[in-house]
Amino acid sequence: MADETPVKAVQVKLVLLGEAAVGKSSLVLRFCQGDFNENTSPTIGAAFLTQKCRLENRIVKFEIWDTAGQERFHSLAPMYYRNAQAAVVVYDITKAASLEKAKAWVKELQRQANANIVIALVGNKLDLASDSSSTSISAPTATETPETPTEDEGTAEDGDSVEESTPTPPVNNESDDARQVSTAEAEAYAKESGLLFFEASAKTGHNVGEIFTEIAKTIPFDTITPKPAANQTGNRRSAGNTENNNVNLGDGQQAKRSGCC
Ligand SMILES: Nc1nc2c(ncn2[C@@H]2O[C@H](COP(=O)(O)OP(=O)(O)O)[C@@H](O)[C@H]2O)c(=O)[nH]1
Ligand SMILES: [Mg+2]
Repeated sequence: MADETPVKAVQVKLVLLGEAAVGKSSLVLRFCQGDFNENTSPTIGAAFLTQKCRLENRIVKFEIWDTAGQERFHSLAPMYYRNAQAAVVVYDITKAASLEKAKAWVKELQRQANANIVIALVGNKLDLASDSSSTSISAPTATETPETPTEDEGTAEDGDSVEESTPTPPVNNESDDARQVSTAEAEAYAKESGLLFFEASAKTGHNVGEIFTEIAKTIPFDTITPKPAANQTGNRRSAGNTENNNVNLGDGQQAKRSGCC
């Protein structure tokens, strides 16, 4: 009977940070709804979504704060990364400056966020690189199926057509390659800074589930006190009463639903 005990969901506060337009909202949309939208509207303030991730021995319920990337919202960021157990810092592999911005976020997190926050550096828009099959994962290797998506929604891997077969040389082919940040450069930085590292594509879904699964596996759960159920009032922000919240400190952001496994 002991092995059959129901697994309790552990809540994990996760924040997405990174320059505007690197694809933070798209990664969340892919992870939570298995969807991609070419024409996203900029996130205003922040959006809140939840998604569960099933590991072997526990269910992790991510409470995801998807922040706006614009500089004018920078001062709000601590509100979102404070007490976060995980952060996904995103850059766009086709925009070198966005890696510099990502590094600045990492620095800020390392100085001001939880001491044991798990940070994943994610190079998004891998589909725009000619060597998109050479995406790499450093730190703990993610090989497992990421999570169980909702029954009626696509998985994060929907449309994942990245071929594994051709080991193309890394980096910077001039031709059709929009890549400006080499895998090696970002991976080396991630390694020396103690970050998980992924290259991913919100568009194809490549590696998106793996980001969250790997984070879930890396979080030191012994340090997290189990929280009461989500709808128990008093312990949550006014915004967070159910699965689906968009916390926009302005307007213009469409409501997004979250999907749960
Ligand atoms: N090609 C490609 N475009 C993407 C990808 N992810 C996001 N985009 C596009 O990049 C733009 C900005 O995305 P968005 O998610 O709003 O970025 P955010 O400001 O960081 O939240 C949108 O036009 C997206 O369609 C991706 O993986 N590949
Ligand atoms: Mg956004």
